[in-house]
Amino acid sequence: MFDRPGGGDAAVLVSLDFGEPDYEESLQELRQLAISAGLDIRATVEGKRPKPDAKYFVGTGKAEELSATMKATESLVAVFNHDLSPSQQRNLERFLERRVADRTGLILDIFAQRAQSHEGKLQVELAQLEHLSTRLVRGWTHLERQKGGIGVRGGPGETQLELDRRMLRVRIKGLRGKLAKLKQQRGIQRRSRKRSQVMSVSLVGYTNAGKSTLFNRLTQSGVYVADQLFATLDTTSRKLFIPEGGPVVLSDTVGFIKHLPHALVEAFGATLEEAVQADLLLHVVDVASTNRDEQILQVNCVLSEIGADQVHQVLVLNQIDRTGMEPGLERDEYGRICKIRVSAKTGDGLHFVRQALAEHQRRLIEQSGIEKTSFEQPSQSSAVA
Ligand SMILES: Nc1nc2c(ncn2[C@@H]2O[C@H](COP(=O)(O)OP(=O)(O)OP(=O)(O)O)[C@@H](O)[C@H]2O)c(=O)[nH]1
Ligand SMILES: [Mg+2]
Repeated sequence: MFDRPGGGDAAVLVSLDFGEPDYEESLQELRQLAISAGLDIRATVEGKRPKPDAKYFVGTGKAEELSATMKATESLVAVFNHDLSPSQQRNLERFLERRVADRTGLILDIFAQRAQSHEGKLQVELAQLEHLSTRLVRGWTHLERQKGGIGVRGGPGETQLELDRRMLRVRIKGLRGKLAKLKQQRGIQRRSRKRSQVMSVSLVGYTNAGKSTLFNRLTQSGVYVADQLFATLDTTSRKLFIPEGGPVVLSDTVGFIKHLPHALVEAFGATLEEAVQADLLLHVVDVASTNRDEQILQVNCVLSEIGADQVHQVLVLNQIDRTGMEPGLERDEYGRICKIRVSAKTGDGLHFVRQALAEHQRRLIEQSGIEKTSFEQPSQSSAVA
């Protein structure tokens, strides 16, 4: 969505306080999202309202202030910390004569930049088209006028719009078909893993919690780690061996965020299914975040949306090095490990994670009556000491 000729587009953030308790954190998160999208934040326009304005989301006065700020800072795009209706977005773009993105658009843009695998790219494209299809209504032609200038009157008419809609539907259908095939292949891989009695564990959690850092520590791999939101998009799986246990397949997955756009949850169904099908979830939390309880709730919310709330979960409180907490573990009333305090960065407390994996594996073996000897022998994959 954004062009980045030699650097990020200049942007103004817009955030309204409707009296929610986590207002400051949500604005901070928008900043991180904008930086992760590669935007150059020039200013932030804030305001307070009891409820959104129907036409511009912000009031007319605030829209004028925004327009002046954008001109003064030579900004090309306004990024709203909210979800705008298609007509609000349109009205704002007309009024400001500049591009307007909402939170969902921003997240979709980050995903589009990060997508690496064939499947990831298809999933992002599907999500973008789904999002677009709700916006493709009569009157969208103002964007044509923006580029066109003199001589362009009204832009494409109804027929063009119908054509676009039909093309969009065909493309969406095609993408869905391709993704369904890939999903089938994943299913086959997963079943063969199940047959070979390999326990599968998925790392899940809020974006930037440290999932990939923990993944790299445990499997001695080099998955991309960065202080940015949605650094990981594609699921990576590696086999690892725990002392006194059999092999485990550990998967690093895409991070979650508050109000994860619905189109993304749907499009990423196959990737997220890794979590649904796992034998165990390691729910990684940035324990130093002031918003950690809210983040845990949000992650559990998405997990239940995709049907992964039945999978046993161990809460991994990560980044204890930033808090002065000691590494350790807690058990639930059934004696199962339910909480671990670690630092994926320093490696403190990692043996507790391995212990949790080994104990869960033992339980699975007891439950299914499978002999441990039926486990495969270590191969070339990363052995964990
Ligand atoms: N101090 C400290 N920093 C950590 C720790 N674990 C991860 N980090 C940092 O937190 C940032 C995010 O880490 P990632 O491993 O990329 O987080 P993630 O959960 O995979 O994030 P996404 O893929 O974006 O969802 C990086 O800058 C890491 O270096 C930790 O235990 N302590
Ligand atoms: Mg990651």
